[in-house]
Amino acid sequence: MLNALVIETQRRHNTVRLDDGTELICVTKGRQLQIACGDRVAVYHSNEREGVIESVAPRESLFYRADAFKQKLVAANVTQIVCIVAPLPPYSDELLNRWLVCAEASGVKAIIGLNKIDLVEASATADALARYRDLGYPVIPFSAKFNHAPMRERLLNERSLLIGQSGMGKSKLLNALAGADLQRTNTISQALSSGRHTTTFTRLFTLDTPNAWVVDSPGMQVFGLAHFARGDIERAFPEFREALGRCRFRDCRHQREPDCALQQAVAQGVATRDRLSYLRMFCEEGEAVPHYARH
Ligand SMILES: Nc1nc2c(ncn2[C@@H]2O[C@H](COP(=O)(O)OP(=O)(O)OP(=O)(O)O)[C@@H](O)[C@H]2O)c(=O)[nH]1
Ligand SMILES: [Mg+2]
Ligand SMILES: [Zn+2]
Repeated sequence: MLNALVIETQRRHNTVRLDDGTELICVTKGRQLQIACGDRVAVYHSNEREGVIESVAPRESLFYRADAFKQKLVAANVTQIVCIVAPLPPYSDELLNRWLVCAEASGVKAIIGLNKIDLVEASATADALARYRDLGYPVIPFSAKFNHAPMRERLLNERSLLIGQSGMGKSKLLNALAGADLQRTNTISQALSSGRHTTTFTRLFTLDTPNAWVVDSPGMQVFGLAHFARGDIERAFPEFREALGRCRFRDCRHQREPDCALQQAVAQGVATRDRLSYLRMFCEEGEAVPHYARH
């Protein structure tokens, strides 16, 4: 049995890199075995270029999404989630909140990369993101096209997942980091009019610092949080932590109940109304999932 790192996941097969640098195309042994980029695995050769993943080593972290029907692993063993947003095409504030909450609930730190600051529209986006900085999430303005140095600095000693909607410039950033066109990128108009995403699989790239890598993922339009219990989600909103457990009713849904400490936090300006709306929305999603679907 050989040790390897999962560096690419596609629908039917995966690529792993053995410790000697050789890459093998692998299937997994048994359908139950789910793997993600960043996983350390044990493999054996089935022929010179192909192999079978036999088992997965215990993970330091696992970032994945889930709805009522299935779960989808995105990356394993990352030390940070890098949410890439841009002024154009407009990013979704709801999706950004989903990634921040998923990172918190998974025990992984999150930062926000504001890409395309060469565009004039970027200053309004920077203003809109200031509230996330106030919540403790670093916001890193950069331009994958013209100056990616501020983001590079944040990646050098980390194992990162780049996540974001299609067209935000994740692959452009990767190519800038690599100094080579490793990942295909697309023009916004082409990507939007074709309705197709440019990156179609998840791929890990090593950086030239020890034990540092970056995972590029395909643009996402949905990101379910059904794998988290209500309490996990509530605790994933740092500004409400103080108020948790202080509502009049123990099973308060923070909707219209009297003496709701979370609503009071909003009234006092400690938290914003839309973050409370996201908290309610994400909590209800989890409850719609039958118990057996949780792991
Ligand atoms: N003006 C400007 N355009 C950029 C910048 N970074 C990326 N773009 C453009 O944005 C478009 C989308 O970039 P990609 O890197 O393909 O986006 P992606 O996030 O990987 O998209 P998916 O693979 O579909 O998820 C391309 O046309 C890039 O040239 C930037 O810093 N400034
Ligand atoms: Mg891409
Ligand atoms: Zn309440």
